[in-house]
Amino acid sequence: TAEVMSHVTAHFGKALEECRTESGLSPEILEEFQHFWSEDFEVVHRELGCAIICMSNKFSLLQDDTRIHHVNMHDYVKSFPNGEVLSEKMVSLLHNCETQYNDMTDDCDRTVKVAACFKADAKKEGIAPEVAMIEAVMEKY
Ligand code: BOM
Repeated sequence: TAEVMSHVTAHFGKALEECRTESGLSPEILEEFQHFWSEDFEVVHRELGCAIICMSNKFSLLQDDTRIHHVNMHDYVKSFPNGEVLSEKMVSLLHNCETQYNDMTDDCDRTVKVAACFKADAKKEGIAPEVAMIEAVMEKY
C-alpha cells in the first residue's frame, strides 16, 4: 500500500546524504529523497541511479550484479509496519522493471531507468505515496 511505501521511502531516504558525494547527485537535481515520488520530479538523471545503488548497498538490497537481492528486499520491506502486504508486490514490480532494461551495461543508467519504471508502475498499482505521507512519517526514522 501507499502507506507502507511511505515508511519504506522515509527510511531508505535517510541514506541519501551519505551517498551524495560518491554519486554526484546535487541538491539542485534532488533536494530530499521523498521528492522522488513528486509528480513534478522526473526520474532521468544518471547521478540518481548511482545514488540509488549506493543507498541500496547500505541496506544490502542488491546482488553483485546490482540487481535486487530478492530475499533481502523482502525482509527489508517486511520490517516496516504492515510490510508483509507490500513486500511481494514490490519485489515483483522491481524485478519486472529490471527485466525490461537488462541489456543496459552502465549500472547507474540502468538503475535510473528501473527506478522510473518502478515509479510509473507503482502509481498504476495505487501504491505510490504522496510526498506529504512520507513527510508525516520521517520523524520515526
Ligand atoms: O536494478 C536496480 C534495483 C534498484 C532499484 C530501486 C528503485 C528504487 C526507486 C526509489 C524508490 C524508493 C522507495 C523505496 C525504497 C525501495 C528500495
